[in-house]
Amino acid sequence: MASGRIALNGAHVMEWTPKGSKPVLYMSPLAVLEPFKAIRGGIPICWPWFGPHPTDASQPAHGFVRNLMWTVGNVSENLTGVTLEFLLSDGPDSMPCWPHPFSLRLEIKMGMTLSVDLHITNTGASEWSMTGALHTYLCVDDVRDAAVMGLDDSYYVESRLSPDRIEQSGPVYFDREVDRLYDSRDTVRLMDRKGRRTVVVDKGGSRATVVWNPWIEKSQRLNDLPDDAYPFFVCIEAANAGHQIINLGPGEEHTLSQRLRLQSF
Ligand code: TA6
Repeated sequence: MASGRIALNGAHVMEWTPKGSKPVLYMSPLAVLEPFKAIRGGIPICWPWFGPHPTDASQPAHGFVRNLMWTVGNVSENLTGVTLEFLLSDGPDSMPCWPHPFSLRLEIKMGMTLSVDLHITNTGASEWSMTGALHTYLCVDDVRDAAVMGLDDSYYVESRLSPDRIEQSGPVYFDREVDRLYDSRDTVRLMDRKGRRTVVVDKGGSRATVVWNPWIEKSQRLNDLPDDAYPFFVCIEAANAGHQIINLGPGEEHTLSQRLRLQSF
């Protein structure tokens, strides 16, 4: 059916390769594989905030749960593949960063498709707010010959350039750093012309989609990414970020989901 690799650190899906296909998830050859360190590639879990901490610059980017050791929950297998569950709740590692009770259950279904469902529960007695993303790195043979379809007519902000909301016209192409937060709940398709395949990205519980490629200069700045790596991946992230903030009351749950499947050209 497929092969894959998942780290307990961050409950981080590092690899997924359906039988007969090339790897779907990009993993940097310079990724740092040490406890409590974010892993460059695969599917980092960004929670309970996306991007820089909203008020405290000393906090890690993209939240703290991708830097913590999760525990394994239920594991099962059937003819379509394996289902693995990873768990994380508030504790001494989380409270200093984010003083709220929570429970996370990540459910990963891996076979000829890959599903990732992050079940988020407010286990406390008062409401809190969150953002977050499934920060998925997808392989392409050459980003300069790739396109993201399905965001046409949606609005985005280019996170480093300006807060202006811009309307997307047609496919998203890559000829510079692209770091965009789209207001979109839609399925998108990553067309890898040189690799002659399309990755279909469905999502749920997500009001925003992030599309990122670091291009040349940012790749050179990232120590855990080869300088010449930028042509070989695009991040397409099921997110709630920017003005798309989720409020959870006591006992309430929200699920952020992403499903990946391949289509040949
Ligand atoms: O999702 C895009 C982004 O927010 C980019 O701005 C870039 O910072 C990327 O995430 C990687 O962030 P990281 O903290 O994993 O280096």
